[in-house]
Amino acid sequence: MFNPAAEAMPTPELQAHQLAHLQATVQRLHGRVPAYRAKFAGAGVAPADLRTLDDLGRFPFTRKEDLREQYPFGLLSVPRSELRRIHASSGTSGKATVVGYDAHDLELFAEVVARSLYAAGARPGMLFHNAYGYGLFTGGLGTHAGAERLGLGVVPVSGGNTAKQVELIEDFEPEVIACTPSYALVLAEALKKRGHTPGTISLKYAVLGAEPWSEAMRREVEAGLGLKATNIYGLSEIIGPGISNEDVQAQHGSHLWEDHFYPEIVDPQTGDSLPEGEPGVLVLTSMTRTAMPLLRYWTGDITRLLPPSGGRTVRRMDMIQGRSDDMIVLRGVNVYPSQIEAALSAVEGLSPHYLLVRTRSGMLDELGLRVESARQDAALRAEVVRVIKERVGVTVSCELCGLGSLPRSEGGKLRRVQDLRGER
Ligand code: DLL
Repeated sequence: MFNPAAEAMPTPELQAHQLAHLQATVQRLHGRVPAYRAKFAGAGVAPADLRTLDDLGRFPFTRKEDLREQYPFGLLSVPRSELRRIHASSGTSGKATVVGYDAHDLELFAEVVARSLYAAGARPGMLFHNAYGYGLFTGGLGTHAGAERLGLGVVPVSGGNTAKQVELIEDFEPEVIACTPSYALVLAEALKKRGHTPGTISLKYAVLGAEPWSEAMRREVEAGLGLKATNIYGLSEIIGPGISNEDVQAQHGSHLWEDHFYPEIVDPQTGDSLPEGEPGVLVLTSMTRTAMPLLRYWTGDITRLLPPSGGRTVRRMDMIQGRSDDMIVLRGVNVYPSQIEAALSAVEGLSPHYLLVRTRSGMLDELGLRVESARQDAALRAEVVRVIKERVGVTVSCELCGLGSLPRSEGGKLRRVQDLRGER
């Protein structure tokens, strides 16, 4: 562990710490952020109502729209002059979501990323090939500072320019790589084309996140690059990457740094709290931030909480099944792209590259699947349709296309779903 005192804090102590920091955060927001004061008044709650951890459920959620309405600095709880960095996520509609960090927040960001990279297998003295995008996106700069904190040598390549990335991996021989899972596949393909086998690639550990992925993808990446891959989760509104990370030994469930980020799982429709183990929307409170703490932030990500394991006392979260807004409803059946991806891994002869296309015929939504394969015969197509029907319960139309024909990640987040329902 990078920080055993925090990662393995005895549970009663952790809970007391959480309650004290949640209370301080609610006080801070009430005292310093007019938009929160108004929200609390609207919900009929006051800081004094937070007496136990369970009382948190009485407080209102914060949603992406709240950040948009307060664009750019309305949710800051420090003067703008205290800011030391700004990140933003572009989103698909409307204004960007802006997040401010002061000096204390940047320290905290580096600490939780250092814990995450350590859990992923990185150790001081290793070289870190950082292919997350640098800029307003939190991926590049966020992992950069945490890697330095841990004592890694950072190669700040950022995303894109695959030929250059391959050259740097060959020449510098880094042990650790950080990028999106879809970009790890692109690098694996490119290294293979250069004549590499997994045994000739220096990389030992990959820290993959920023988009949903599956166990099948993990196997592809690990076999292609000859390394161990773990899942890193995070979002800019709460801090960026490093809210949780899997342990490289167990590779199951990401240890959530809950001395800083308080997790809840709630029903996507009602917002009611759900018990440990049940899937629902992840709601997070950043309870130790100073520039822009958020209370009960509705991430929209669907996952479940798992009990602590392997010596750490913090709870874990499962892989993200999807975003509540990525859910596709087909003839009454709810489907997440990750379920289709998992089903595809059960069919021999397919590449891991696929695209889902949503269309509408009359009143009904339909789902098309395009997947790459070296074979494009009717038998394989029928097998894909059958396996998806059997495992996911929906009928898709399937098109097999040639290897290399679907769009590849260029380092940023890859969109697996194309929505053509508005088109004729
Ligand atoms: O993607 C932060 C990040 C950077 C995480 C690098 C991990 C690695 P945003 O751009 O604000 O921040 O996007 C956050 O990305 O709500 C999820 O929907 C998705 N996401 C992030 N990590 C994972 C993951 C960064 N491991 C949004 N699995 C989140 C699935 C993920 N989805």
